[in-house]
Amino acid sequence: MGSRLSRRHFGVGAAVAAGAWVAPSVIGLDRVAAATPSGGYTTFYTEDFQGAVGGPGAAWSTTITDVPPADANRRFLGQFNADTVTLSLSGLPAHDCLCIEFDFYAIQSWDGNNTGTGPDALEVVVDGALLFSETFGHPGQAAGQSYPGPSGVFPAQSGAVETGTLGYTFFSDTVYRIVICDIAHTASTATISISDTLFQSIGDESWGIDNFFVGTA
Ligand SMILES: [Ca+2]
Ligand SMILES: [Ca+2]
Repeated sequence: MGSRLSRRHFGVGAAVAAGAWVAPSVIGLDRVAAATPSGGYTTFYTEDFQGAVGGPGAAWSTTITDVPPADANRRFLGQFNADTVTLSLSGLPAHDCLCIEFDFYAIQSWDGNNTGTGPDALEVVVDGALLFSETFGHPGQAAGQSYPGPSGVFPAQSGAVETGTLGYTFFSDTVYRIVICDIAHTASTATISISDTLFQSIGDESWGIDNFFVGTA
């Protein structure tokens, strides 16, 4: 996309008053597979979930962690299924925009756009505004997935940064770098919720997150 830096201070939904939100007209926003997460943004919070979960100004609604079968040193927040995970931030410095980035681990039989066993979506809500809602599927799901969007249908695992690297053998696993920037925001606190639309069992399909980043600009 490449327009992130030029319009990051304007956002996809301009704030109408300090701390107020206007929902973006499109969801999905920017998905920049940035090699470094902080391009254009000042790091406020990072979390790799390798040790104690949290840190100054950061409280997670859950601190359950796990490691993938293929790498005991790759600890992540999870696994989740039909769940909502919330990060509450406080003490944000003066800013006009937020940027959120994290690794999303899609584990086992995600069904993408399949309307029988899915659709299986990941969603991100910031201070009550839905900013990201995309489906993800694994090979064998002919229905495809909505990610990386912003519109259309894509083959399973499109936009992935890794496929089959985590060691889950039921269908597959996929790592995506989810990037949601240009979030018009000025308040000193932020509530970031990540949830799914899964309705099959956690042993069938689940997810986790890793390498979380929040930046301000
Ligand atoms: Ca980790
Ligand atoms: Ca499903």
